[in-house]
Amino acid sequence: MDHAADAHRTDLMTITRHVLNEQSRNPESRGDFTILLSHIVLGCKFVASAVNKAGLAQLIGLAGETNGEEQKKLDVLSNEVFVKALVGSGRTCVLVSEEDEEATFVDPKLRGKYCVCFDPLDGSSNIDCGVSIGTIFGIYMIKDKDNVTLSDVLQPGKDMLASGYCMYGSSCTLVLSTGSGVNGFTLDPSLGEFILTHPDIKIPKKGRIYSVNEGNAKNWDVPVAKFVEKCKYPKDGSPPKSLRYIGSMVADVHRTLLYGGVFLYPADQKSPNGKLRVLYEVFPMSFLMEQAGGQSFTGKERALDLVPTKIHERSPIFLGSYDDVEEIKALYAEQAKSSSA
Ligand code: AFP
Repeated sequence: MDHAADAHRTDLMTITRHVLNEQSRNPESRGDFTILLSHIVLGCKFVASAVNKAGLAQLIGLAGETNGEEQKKLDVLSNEVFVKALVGSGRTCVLVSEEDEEATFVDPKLRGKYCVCFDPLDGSSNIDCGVSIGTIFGIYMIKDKDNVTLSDVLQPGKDMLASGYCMYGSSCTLVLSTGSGVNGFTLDPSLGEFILTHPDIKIPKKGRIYSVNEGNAKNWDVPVAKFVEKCKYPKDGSPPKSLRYIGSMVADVHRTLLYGGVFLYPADQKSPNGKLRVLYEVFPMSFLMEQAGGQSFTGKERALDLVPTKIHERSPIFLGSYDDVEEIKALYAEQAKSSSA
């Protein structure tokens, strides 16, 4: 038996312990956030296990009749898991899910002070080929528990209290920010616990990767086309950037956060607002990027300054290393200047 390794394992920083430590710095904290988060973690563990079993259990797509019961699609199942966990936490008030057309207002008897916007299984079109997929979430505080309206979730991203994602890949990694930096936790299957493995993640100031669906290039606007051209044919003597695009936002953003570079899903002539959703894709990822020292921009403004008017609103997004996003901002500023001249 390896006693040295065993001794090592007696002082693990689990995600709950980490959040408790963070919350204990706030004298007004009553443990509600920690309870909410532990229910999100429970949802992530459930989905991680379902994703792992997906091939075997034929959970991929509508697998038809199994034991007399129709198997649910993995994204529908994940949504049910998260809605139940979040309502069951007794700490939520309004939920917005990518899977549900309308927001869910929690029964007044079970209400707490948090709103959670989430995509239970983002990138689900990748499930069938085993590519990493993930859950994305953003958490807000409601203004008045007795008078909850949709406006409680239609807040600018900068008012978010916390955000994160859980990536179901070769390992299961949960990346979280509660507004004081970004930390990554990896699920230890033998313990069933998320352990702090990536403390205080900082994105490199400049990266060597760009990540975009180039198939949309014919519809791009001038700044995006110029930026991608610069990535391939830099004029300042720097090496060209590599292109990496998975088509699963959690996986693309995770790589961007760790290795640096820029992830873009711009507007184009066909989709003037881009593809990605403000409340449960753009805001949570932008919050993490800023907390890691990067930037996030919509083509017009800082992404977290956006004020959504609809729960499933979309926005163009450019996020990643500070200097790379700065270049994109300069190209948009140049265009705005030339069109006003
Ligand atoms: P799915 O959930 O339909 O797979 O969409 C994934 C996603 O919302 C996001 O995770 C990707 O970054 C983006 O769409 C990829 O979009 P394209 O396929 O248009 O590149």
